[in-house]
Amino acid sequence: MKILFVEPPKDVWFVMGEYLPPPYGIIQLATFLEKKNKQVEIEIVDCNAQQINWQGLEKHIASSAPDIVASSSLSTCNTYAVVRTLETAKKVNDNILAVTGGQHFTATAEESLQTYPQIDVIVRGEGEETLAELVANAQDKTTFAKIKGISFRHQGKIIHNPQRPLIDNLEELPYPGYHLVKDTIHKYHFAAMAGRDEPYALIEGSRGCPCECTFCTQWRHWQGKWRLKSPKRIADEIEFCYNNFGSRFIWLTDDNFGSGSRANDLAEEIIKRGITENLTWFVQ
Ligand code: B12
Ligand code: SF4
Repeated sequence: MKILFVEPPKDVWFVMGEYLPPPYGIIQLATFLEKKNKQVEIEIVDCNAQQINWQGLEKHIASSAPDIVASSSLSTCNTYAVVRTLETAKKVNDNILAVTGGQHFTATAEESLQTYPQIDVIVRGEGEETLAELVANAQDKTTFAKIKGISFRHQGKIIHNPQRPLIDNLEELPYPGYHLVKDTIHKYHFAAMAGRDEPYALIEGSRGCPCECTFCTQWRHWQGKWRLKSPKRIADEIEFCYNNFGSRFIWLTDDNFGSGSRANDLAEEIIKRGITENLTWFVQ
C-alpha cells in the first residue's frame, strides 16, 4: 500500500510578501502514519518547493503509482487546487483512492462530495487516527461504513459516519516530521518575518480555542475543545527542529497563546536549552 501526500501547485499568496511554507498538515499526517503502520509506503510531494506544475504533477503521480492520493487545502482559497490534484490522480488511474480533509472540507463535506466527483473520501476533523484507519482498510471499501470521522459516497448516496472522538493528549503525537521533506526543508522561508535565508518550520502548540467567535472555523473544527501541549514539549519540538533541520524561524500555531503564563514559561524553556542564538519565533 502506497500513499502519496500532495501539496498542490498554488498561486502565490501575496498578502504577506514572499514566502514558501512547509505543508505542515500533511507532514504531520504522514509522520503519524509512518509510526503507526510500518507496512505503508509514504511519499510527500510539495509542488511549490519542487517547482512542479500541473503537467509535472500528473507525471509524478504516474511514476509514483500510489494507491491513495491525499491532499489538504489548508483554507478555502485552495479548494480548487486540491480538487484539481485529486482529478489529476483519477486521470492517471481511476482506482486511486482520492482523499482530502481539513477545515474547509470538514465544514462543507456534504456539498463538496456533491459537487466534486473527484473526491472519494473526506476525513472530517482531526485527521491522524481516521486516516490511519482508512489506509489500513483502503483495499476493502465495504469496511468504510465503520470508520468514524469520514464522509464518502456509497451506492450513489453520501454517507457521513459519526464523528471520531479527539485524541486525549496532543503530546502523544509525533514530533514534526520534517525528515519526510528533507530535500526541500532548506527552501522553506518567510521573507517578511525572518528574511529569505532563515529556514522556516511550523510547530503546533495547541488545537482548538476556548472562545467561540461566530465567524471563526477554528473552535468548531476541533469540536469546541481546547487542547494544549506544555511549554516544555513545545520547546522540545523547537529544539528538535533547531538541531535536526537547522530551523531558525519558527511559526508557532497556537491560537490562544496569550493566556496565563504560557508565553513566559515557553521563553524560560527556550533560554534553558541555550538555543536563543539566531532563533526567531512568531505566534499566530
Ligand atoms: C499556519 C497557518 C497559516 C500559514 C500557512 C502555512 C502553510 N503550511 O501553508 C499562513 C500564515 C501562510 C496562512 C495563510 C492563510 N491562512 Co491560515 N492558518 C494557519 C493555522 C494557524 C495553522 C494551520 C496548521 O498547520 N495547523 C496544524 C495542522 C496539523 O492542522 P490542519 O492543517 O488543520 O490539519 C489537521 C486536520 O484539519 C486534518 N486535515 C487537514 N487536511 C487534511 C487532509 C487530509 C487528506 C486528511 C486525511 C486530514 C486533513 O488532519 C490534520 C491533523 O489532525 C490555521 C489555524 C489552525 N490553528 O489550524 C490557520 C487557518 C488554516 N488559516 C486560515 C486562513 C483563512 C488563511 C488565509 C486565507 C488568510 C488570508 N486572508 O490571507 C491564508 C491562505 C494562504 C494560502 N493561500 O494558502 C483559516 C482557514 C479557514 C477556512 N475557511 O478554511 C484558518 C483555519 C484560521 C482561521 N480560523 O481563520 N495560514
Ligand atoms: S481562534 Fe481567535 S477568532 Fe477563532 S474562536 Fe479563537 S479567539 Fe475567536
